[in-house]
Amino acid sequence: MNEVADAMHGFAEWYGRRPIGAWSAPGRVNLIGEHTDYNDGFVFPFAIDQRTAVALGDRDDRVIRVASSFAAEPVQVHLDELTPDALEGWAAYPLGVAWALGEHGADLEHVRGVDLYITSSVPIGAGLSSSAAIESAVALALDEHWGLNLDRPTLAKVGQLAENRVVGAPTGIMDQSASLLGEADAGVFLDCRSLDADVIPLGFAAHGLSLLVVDTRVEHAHASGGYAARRASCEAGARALGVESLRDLRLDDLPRAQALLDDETFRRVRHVVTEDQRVLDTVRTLRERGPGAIGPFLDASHVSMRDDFEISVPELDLAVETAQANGAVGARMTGGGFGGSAIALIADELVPDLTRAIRSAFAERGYRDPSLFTVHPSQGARRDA
Ligand code: GAF
Repeated sequence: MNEVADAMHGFAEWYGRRPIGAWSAPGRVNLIGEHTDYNDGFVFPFAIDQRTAVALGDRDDRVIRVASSFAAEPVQVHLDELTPDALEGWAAYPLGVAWALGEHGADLEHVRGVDLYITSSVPIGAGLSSSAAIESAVALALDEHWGLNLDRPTLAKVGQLAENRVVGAPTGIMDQSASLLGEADAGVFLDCRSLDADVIPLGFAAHGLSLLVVDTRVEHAHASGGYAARRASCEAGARALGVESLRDLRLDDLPRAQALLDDETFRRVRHVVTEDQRVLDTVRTLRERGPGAIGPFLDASHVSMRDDFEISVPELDLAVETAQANGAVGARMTGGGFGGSAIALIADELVPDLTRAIRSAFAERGYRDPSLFTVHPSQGARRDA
């Protein structure tokens, strides 16, 4: 799918004139580092080749209109009425970004409105950050159109603020950072405390490896339930242990944590502390020995999410186990959990057999037929036209 051509075409059809530009931003796969971002820890995601594109046209008044290929109803709002509470539904993502730019220094009282048209090839609800892709594409487009010159880490914070305050999901900074900072064939090693980012070559293709995504089609939502509960447990654990965030704990603090905390909170803490270490180990191993050697960390990450953080579901476990039994270098669920996708790093030539094995394992258990596809580490947000 050519998201950019589709966005420009959709804009012209919808608004009856040509857009003045088009921008796009990718979804992401998190290679490792789950639920560590809001604990000030480490993450290592990469941008994927599924993208969201936004075509933009200028206006003489102060109205923002937004239409898309995936939502029936277009939405419009006057810039004077742009508040978090005024926004709902899918338009909370793009319009929330416009509001959040104002919170990061944009003088929204003196900008003109715009027309936007959005298309996307990032599957929705698959745990591949379709929402961060919208936020990042719109943030980059409005930043440039309104002449704000905010840097990319700030645009990531803009997207996160829209997600937290407007959409109402208490998520961290990882997804927007991956979407804005990603580069072809590379991962984004991000310290979520300092926001220092290192773009590190992954070398999957050069080593004959593919990254297979298994979208279980079990729907998840971060605005409700488990995600917020996990975040609250982590914050309670940090408070009880007298640290600012779980980032401040090391592996040898775990015995003290176990003595002080109830069993459930301790296991939440242990996941985060060990996961931070696995991110560091993965990055070091990748640099020293290449992607074929990182599998044990991916596998251990999944076990930790399944048993300690308890965010996996039977479909994700089955995808991971089947991948491991069919020659994967490593496999784990990716993203916030409670559904969404698993990933398997596997030799190119084994992909067809693994795909068949996962489909038949799902059919045997009576699970919904999953969607399977390979993704390629790709360039982050950019202006396309
Ligand atoms: C979701 C959130 F949006 C991220 O910030 C991150 O916490 C992730 O879940 C879990 O690692 O994608």
